[in-house]
Amino acid sequence: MKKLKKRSWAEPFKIKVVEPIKMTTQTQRAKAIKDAGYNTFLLKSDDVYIDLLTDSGTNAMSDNQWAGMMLGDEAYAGSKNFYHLWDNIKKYYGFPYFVPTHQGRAAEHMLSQIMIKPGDYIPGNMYFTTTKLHQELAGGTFVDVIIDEAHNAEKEHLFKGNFDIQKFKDLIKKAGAKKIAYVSMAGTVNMAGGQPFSMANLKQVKKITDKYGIRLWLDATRITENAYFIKKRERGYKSKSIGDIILEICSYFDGIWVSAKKDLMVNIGGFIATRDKKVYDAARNMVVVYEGLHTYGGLAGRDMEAMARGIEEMVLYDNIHARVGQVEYCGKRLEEFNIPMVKPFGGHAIFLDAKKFLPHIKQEEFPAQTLAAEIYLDSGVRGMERGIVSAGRDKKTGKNHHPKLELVRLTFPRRVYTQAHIDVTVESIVEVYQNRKSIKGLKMVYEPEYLRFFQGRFKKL
Ligand code: PM9
Repeated sequence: MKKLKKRSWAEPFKIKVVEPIKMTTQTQRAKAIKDAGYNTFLLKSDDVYIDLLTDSGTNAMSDNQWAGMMLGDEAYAGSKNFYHLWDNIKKYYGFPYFVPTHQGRAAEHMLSQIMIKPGDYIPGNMYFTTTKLHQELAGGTFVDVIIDEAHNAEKEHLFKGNFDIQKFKDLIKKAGAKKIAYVSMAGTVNMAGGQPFSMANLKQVKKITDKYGIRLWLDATRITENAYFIKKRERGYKSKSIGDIILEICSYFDGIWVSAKKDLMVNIGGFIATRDKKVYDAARNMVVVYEGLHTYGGLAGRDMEAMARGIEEMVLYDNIHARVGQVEYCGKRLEEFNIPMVKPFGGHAIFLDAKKFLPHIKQEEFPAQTLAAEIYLDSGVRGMERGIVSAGRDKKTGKNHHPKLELVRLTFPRRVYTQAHIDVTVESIVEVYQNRKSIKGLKMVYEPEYLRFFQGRFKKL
C-alpha cells in the first residue's frame, strides 16, 4: 500500500453562493484582447474566465460581513458603523485616531498633501504605483532603499521587503533629516513580489527614525500577510498570534494608511489611522473636501460595517494560512515545469519572470505586457503587467524607468477560487511557456499621463 507522505489542509469555509463565469473560445479572446489594446485592464470582465488581475476589492465576503451590510446605518453623520469600525481599528491596529476614505489612494493623496513639501524625499521599500504618484504630485521624490535582493527575481531571501539600512543612512546623510517628509514602509511589498519585512529590520529602521526625528509611516494594506511570514520565518514569533504580531508592527509606526480592499476582504474602502494628532486633524479636515464627512469618507455605512467585520476575520490564522497556502500551491505546481518566477513565493500573488520567460523580447517591447496578453489568449486567465509599463517615466527627464523586475502578476482574490481554478491556470501558463519562442512583443500606441498601465494601449509588433 502506498504510504501517506503528508496530510492536506483545506480552506476554513465552504461555498454558499456561486457566481457563474464564462468560458470563451480562442477566436473570441483574440478579438477581445486586440480590442483591449493588449492591456488586460481594458478587457471586459465578462470576457475573462479566471480573473487574477488583482486581489483588490475582488474578495468574497463572509456571511457575517453580508449580514453586517444589512445593518448599515446610512445617517449622514455619526453612523454607528463608523464607530464599530473605529473601535476595531483601535483594537486590532492599536491607533487612537482614524479617518475613513473610499479607497487606499484617497488616503495616499491626503497624506502626501499633508506631509510632503516640494523638494522633500520619501524613502521606502520599493515604489508602489499610486503611492509614488501621490508623493510626486505633492512635490516629493520617492527614494528606493529596499535591499538589493528584492530586485533580483530568483534570489531567495526570507525578508526581501527589508530596508537596506546603509542605503537609508546614506540618504539621511546626503539629503538631511529635515528634508525627509516621512519614511514610507510597506508590508508586504507588492512590486517586489509580495515580500515581507522582518520585525528585526523594522526595529532597526525605527531606531534611526527616532534618532533623527523622522516620521515613520506604514502602508498596511497587506500587513496580515507580512505578519504571517514573520510568524513562519522569524525567530521568537512562532507562538504569537497574527493579531499580536500586527499590533506589535503597528506599535512602531506613527501611522498607517490602508486600502481595505485587500486584507479586510471587502469590495471598497480605505483609511488612515494614526497616533499623530496633528496629521489626524489635518486629514479629518481634508477628508470633507475630497471624500465626504469624516464619519463616512466616501463610504456607505454598510461598507464600514463590512470593513469592521473584515478586520475580525483577517486576523484568523486559518484564513491567512489558506490564503498564502493557495499562492504557494500555485507556485509549487509551476515549479514542477521550471517556470521562471519570483522566489520565495509572495503573500498575495505569483509573479512570473517575463524577462526569463520571453528572453527574446527586449524590455522596450514589453515582455510582461506581452506575456499577460498571451496567457489571456490561451485560456481566458487574466493577470497584470508589473514591469516597464507600470514603472512609468522619470518625472524630471521624461525617460522610461527600466525596472530590473519585469513581471506578470497572477493575484489571488481571497476566498474566491478553488484548487481546480489554480490547476487550469498552471496548465495554461505551462502551455504558453512551451510555445514561447513564437511569441512577439508589443509597441505602445497610446500612453496616458498618469499610471499608464491602467489605460495604455498596444499593438502587436
Ligand atoms: N493595489 C493592486 O492590484 C489595486 C490596483 S493598482 C495596480 O495591487 C498598495 C500596497 C496597493 C494598492 C493597490 C494601493 C492603492 C496602495 N498600496 O487601489 O486605491 O497594493 O484602494 O489602493 C492594487 P487602492
